[in-house]
Amino acid sequence: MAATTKSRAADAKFADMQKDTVEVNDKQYMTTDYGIKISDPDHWLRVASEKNTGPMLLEDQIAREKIMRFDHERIPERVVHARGTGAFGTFRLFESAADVTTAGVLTDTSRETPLFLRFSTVQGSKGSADTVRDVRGFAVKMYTDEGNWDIVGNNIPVFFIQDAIKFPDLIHSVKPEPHNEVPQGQSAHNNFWDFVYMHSESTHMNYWQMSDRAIPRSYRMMQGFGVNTYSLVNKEGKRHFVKFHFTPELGVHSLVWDEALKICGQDPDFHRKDLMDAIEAGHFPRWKFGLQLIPEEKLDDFEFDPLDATKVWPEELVPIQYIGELELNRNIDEFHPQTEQVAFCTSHIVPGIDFSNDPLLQGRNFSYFDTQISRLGPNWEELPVNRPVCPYMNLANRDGPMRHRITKGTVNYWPNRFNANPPAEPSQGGFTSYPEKQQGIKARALSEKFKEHYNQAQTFYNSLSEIEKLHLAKAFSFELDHCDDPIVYKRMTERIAAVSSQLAQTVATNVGGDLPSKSPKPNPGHKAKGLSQLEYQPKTPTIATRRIAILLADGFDFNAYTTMKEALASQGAFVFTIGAARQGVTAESGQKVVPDHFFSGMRSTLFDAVFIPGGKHVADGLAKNGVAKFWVTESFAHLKAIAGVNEAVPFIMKQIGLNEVRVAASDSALEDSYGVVTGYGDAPSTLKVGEVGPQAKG
Ligand code: HDD
Repeated sequence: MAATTKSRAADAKFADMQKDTVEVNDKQYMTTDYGIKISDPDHWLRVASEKNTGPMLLEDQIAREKIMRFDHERIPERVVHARGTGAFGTFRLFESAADVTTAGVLTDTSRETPLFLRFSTVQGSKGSADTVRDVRGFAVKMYTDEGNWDIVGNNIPVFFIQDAIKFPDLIHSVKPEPHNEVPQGQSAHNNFWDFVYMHSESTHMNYWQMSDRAIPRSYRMMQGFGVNTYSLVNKEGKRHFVKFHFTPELGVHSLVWDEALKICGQDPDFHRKDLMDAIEAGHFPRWKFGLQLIPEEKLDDFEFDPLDATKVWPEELVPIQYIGELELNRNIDEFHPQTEQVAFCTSHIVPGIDFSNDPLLQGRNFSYFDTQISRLGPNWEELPVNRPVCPYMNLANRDGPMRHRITKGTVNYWPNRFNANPPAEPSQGGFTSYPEKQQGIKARALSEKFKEHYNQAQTFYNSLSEIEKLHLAKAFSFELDHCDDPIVYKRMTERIAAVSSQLAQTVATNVGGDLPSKSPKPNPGHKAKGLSQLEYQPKTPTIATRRIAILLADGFDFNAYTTMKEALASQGAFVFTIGAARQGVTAESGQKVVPDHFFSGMRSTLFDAVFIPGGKHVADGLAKNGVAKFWVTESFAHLKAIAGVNEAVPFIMKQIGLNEVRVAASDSALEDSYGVVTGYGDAPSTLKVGEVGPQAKG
């Protein structure tokens, strides 16, 4: 994949950040924060009695600065989405949306807009594992020429609740339970399933959350959705409602559950490392950016309310129009000032974009700014990662702790006798709200259509492939099995029946619920496009950035090893040699290779595929090593691609319990082969990379 040159605009944010960036080097002496050079950083000043055993002195300002600074170095972690990772990138527009908006970022195709994207999990705390079953956050901050525009979305297009007032209850229910702070990083507990049972509006989201979407293989292989409905307003003042979509170039891929569970322990940073490694290697992840648009006058034309965040806008009714591309192309330099201190607000929009009366969005618009003040203080927008790249100034928004900028002049209010810092007319780019007509009484109410909660959950379930349905049944069963209060798992199995009585039967059998005899709501069998993740395959299949392991022990075929390794690496795969010992393994022909890891150090779960060259190493090494054998068995159980040549073929067959693998040169035959590719002869001419090898025996 070609590394894209950094854009002018992306460089603008980079240059802006450089103002606050320092390099650590061996020329700059160590100083205190107030600038004096330090001569001895290792010993606290003390009364040096004869044996140097005297008391420490509080006078030591250098030691006190160090310890007290350290005592205060954490900021409160995010109340949700605490665990995350981010990167910088660029937004490019291919097609102007000037017919529906005046926003420069969506109309000027010559622009490249710098951005920061933070991915996250929702439930776990900052130190939790990456591969838990959870919704993933997808929060984008675009530093546009007209100010910052934040899209604070998820990898799932719908949400648990319809009204923002319920958010604290939802989050309290899913977070670790209050009496014992258990469990960490999962929704598999009584309180969560108790809460969502009480909210049938959560049903649709629960199905997405129990699908494979909630255990992504990589942040680079997930969709991003704005979820809420916003508005776009064009120069004639006409409004369209809009939903934002990001669709990954690499397709949508997931882990299998057993693998996800194991990776939580084996490499809790799996997703963050995956993102950083890909960017570092120049394989910049990209997402197509699309809009779904509903003209204002058509808002009531649907059987659901388009402003209800528990509903998708079916693509058959409202197609996605792809107009741009988001690319991540620069890793962060330091986690705390960038990924930890980045702060998003759903209320941060630019002229040409506006809100809607989506009751979830309206509440979010209040909450985010408020939480940033609590996390970072009122001057959070001055932090380098948060500040705009366009000129910005507000005479009245100043003071507060940690104010950084110095504003010269004698007035801090508007209007003032100098006409200093005047507002801009709309024609000069000043933001104006869409003049929506409003009339009504005050009431705590939602529109009638918000009361229907099952139709889209049924359509989602019906649209999944058989394997996705099977995974979903297992996920519901796992979660409810972790609930030990019978009222919780029994009631939830009844609720599942509102979507599929067959699924409810399976789950109830597994977890001990009552077997529902009939569904409280018949499922008419509607299916829709865009819901099964199998629909999102990369246009051009690639093994670039896929992690491929080559297993070796003493006596391996050096030629097969090197030719395969080079062939894989030439296509951008990340190839790792896993050997019996990191001391080194020796080939049949005498060459020594120092493996990247040894068998127990790095497990099969952390790779997408495995290759075993032939040679005496199979009988003398691999077949005698329990961990090496399990490597192959476990790879097979996790549906990984497995390849082997010559002596490795019978070894692989034995570990996976098959006598024969049928291999031919077509995709359907590849499926028949269970992803196992074997051959006799010279690798890789026997096993073509990206294709199935020509012939296999045995
Ligand atoms: Fe939220 C963080 C996504 C509903 C209140 N939310 C947060 C983040 C994401 C989302 C991705 C992490 C941002 C980051 O990386 O810093 N939230 C969503 C989506 C929602 C949603 C897609 C439904 C459409 N959120 C929601 C509601 C409320 C909040 C209804 C409150 C009324 N969310 C917050 C918050 C957080 C947050 C408490 C915690 C940290 C932060 O804001 O910056 O204000």
